[in-house]
Amino acid sequence: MELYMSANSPYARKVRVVTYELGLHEKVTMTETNPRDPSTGFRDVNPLGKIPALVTDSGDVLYDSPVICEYLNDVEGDGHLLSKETRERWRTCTLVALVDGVLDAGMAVRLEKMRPEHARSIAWIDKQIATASRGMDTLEKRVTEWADEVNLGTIGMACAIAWLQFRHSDHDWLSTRPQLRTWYESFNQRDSLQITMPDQTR
Ligand SMILES: N[C@@H](CCC(=O)N[C@@H](CS)C(=O)NCC(=O)O)C(=O)O
Repeated sequence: MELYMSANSPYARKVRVVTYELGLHEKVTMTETNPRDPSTGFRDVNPLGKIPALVTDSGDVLYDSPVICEYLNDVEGDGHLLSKETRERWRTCTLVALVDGVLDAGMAVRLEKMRPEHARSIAWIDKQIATASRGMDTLEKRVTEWADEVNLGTIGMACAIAWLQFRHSDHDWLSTRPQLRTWYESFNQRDSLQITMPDQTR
């Protein structure tokens, strides 16, 4: 399999962590690409021009990150990162959606800040930060529910926290969320998280 990714994409990191947790990492070739560079040809792989995208051994192209994670778990792996039991499964899928929503809001802020200063909307940035903060508040309230679980949702939660701290370090994401901080400091010790740590110099 081939995974199109970049070292600092939090969505791609979720997939990379999942490959380690499922013991599949040696079966996946990591191909670094810049999704915003039209000259790479990546848009022929994913017409949306977004990483991650996975090319399976059968030549199918999968996107986006929740689809890839479920495929790796259900088809290539042993399935232990997403319960088959209905209520548990949808609870985890909703956690995946929540952390992806936090990331989407954080990503919208990052893209807005890449625009020339005169073209930026402070109101838009504030709205997205408020969305990310509400998501983080919900995680703070509910993190004890997932405290001992390693699943597609908790993996996403760790990747989202790490990325917010890295790309939006002007906000303090954890000091006012002590339960989340305690959970993160422990979960972050997993080999899969340590190996895939964002490169803070880029
Ligand atoms: N919903 C997508 C989001 C992926 C995404 O936004 N990736 C970013 C990199 S972190 C990207 O490729 N952006 C390129 C662009 O938006 O032009 C997923 O979960 O895979």
